[in-house]
Amino acid sequence: MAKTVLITGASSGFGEACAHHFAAAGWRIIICARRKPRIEALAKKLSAQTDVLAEVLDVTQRQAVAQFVEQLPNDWRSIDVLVNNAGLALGLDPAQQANLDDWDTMVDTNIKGLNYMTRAVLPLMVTQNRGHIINIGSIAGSYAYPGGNAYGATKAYVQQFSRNLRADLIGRPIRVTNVEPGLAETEFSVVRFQGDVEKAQAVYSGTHPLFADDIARTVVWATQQPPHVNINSIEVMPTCQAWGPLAVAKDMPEPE
Ligand code: NDP
Ligand code: 8X3
Repeated sequence: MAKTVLITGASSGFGEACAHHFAAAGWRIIICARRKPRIEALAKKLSAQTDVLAEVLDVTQRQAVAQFVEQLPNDWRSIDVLVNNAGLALGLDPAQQANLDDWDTMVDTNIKGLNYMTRAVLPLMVTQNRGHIINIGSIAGSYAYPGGNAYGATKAYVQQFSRNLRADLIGRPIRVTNVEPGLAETEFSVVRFQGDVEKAQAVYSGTHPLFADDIARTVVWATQQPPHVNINSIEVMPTCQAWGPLAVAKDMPEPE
């Protein structure tokens, strides 16, 4: 029987690309996201290649996530891989000016949504004694940058949660991987800048960023390793991106 992957946030970017790559490799696909027309259009495309189950789902809705997994049809309950990809950054303002609602939304989506989905699917994996959870973290979870404040902190959570899942799952054939991309051109910056396409494009102009396919290939690769091999984390940057020096402020005013 073909393997099954459940991908959250499959209506664009990495999630959508993962759906295409897994479908091309013969996997059965469960896709979910909030935008119904996008999810339906993707399901239609993929169904030419494989079996697809599509669901409109907001991962921040705890009850809805639990119900969705509980009510999966019997022939869709055997999930081999969960890709916890749904997520977003909102704003790039310094912490003292940031919008607190944006911080809440990032925590609700990137942390709590990932928790809800993991907690719903993991018991199925434990019962079937097989599974792989792939979390989409970020380099922002390891390296601080101005304006990264709450977003980076949510991805630091994803990093440590991924490691702690491995600690809990010791002795079981269930793998956990945290994929940590750097600069990647998707709808990420359009969302971050609340629909300001010009501002979003400026982020990537003059660069050769990662694209969604690069991350989808990485995700699929992690699943293709022999069962005794667990890729704990993969940090992926475009060649044009690297670290800068630590910031040092000169001639700082003394506190009053
Ligand atoms: P996109 O904006 O292209 O995709 C984000 C996806 O998440 C969309 O499908 C969106 O679908 C979904 N999503 C957002 N909120 C929710 C929600 N509450 N419930 C369900 N789905 C939701 O961005 P990316 O593909 O770039 O982002 C995917 C992941 O990769 C995110 O976790 C992001 O933080 C991470 N990442 C991105 C990087 C980048 O530079 N692009 C780098 C490092 C990590 P919908 O709106 O239809 O619900
Ligand atoms: C997305 C990468 O550097 O914009 O997680 O935070 S970055």
